Amino acid sequence: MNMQRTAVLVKPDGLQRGLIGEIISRFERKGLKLVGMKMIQMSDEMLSDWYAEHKDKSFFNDLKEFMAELPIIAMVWEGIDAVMVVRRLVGTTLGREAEGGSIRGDFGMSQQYNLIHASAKEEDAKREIAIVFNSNELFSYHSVIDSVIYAQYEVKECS
Ligand code: 3AN
Repeated sequence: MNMQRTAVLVKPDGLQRGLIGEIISRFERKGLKLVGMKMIQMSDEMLSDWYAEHKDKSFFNDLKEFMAELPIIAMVWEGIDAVMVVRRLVGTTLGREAEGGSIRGDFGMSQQYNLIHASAKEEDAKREIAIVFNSNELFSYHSVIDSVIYAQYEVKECS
């Protein structure tokens, strides 16, 4: 159990589909805390860093082109084990196979147009957050619902 921050991008297809509010609302109602958000058009350089693990894949350039074409919404969500929690809410990569109830399962049919990116591991989250956000664009604040989202012992175990 670990208090974590994780990076989420609503991709160009999510923007076009008008799913930004729906996606934010799913994370909010789960009990995750929004600690950073911006709309940006990612440069090729940022995307090469972001998708470094895919640099040798056949779809690397197509993926970067697609992601650079339109603005995206970048967010940072915080919570206990947030990386795993957000990945579960997002669903598996291929929309057609993604679990019903997940974002990709409920809204997507494609592999490339899978609406959303979520960090896969905590170290990826740290790297990805640093690509898009300066430290003064990330916020730490007390949320009035914190005390009904977690039991006190859970928060203590994470501090
Ligand atoms: P996830 O986003 O579920 O972590 P990854 O890391 O395997 O998935 O892939 C990163 C992104 O690359 C995906 N979100 C998808 O847009 C794209 N992608 C993955 N596999 C393919 C593929 N075979 N063809 C085209 N695009 C792909």
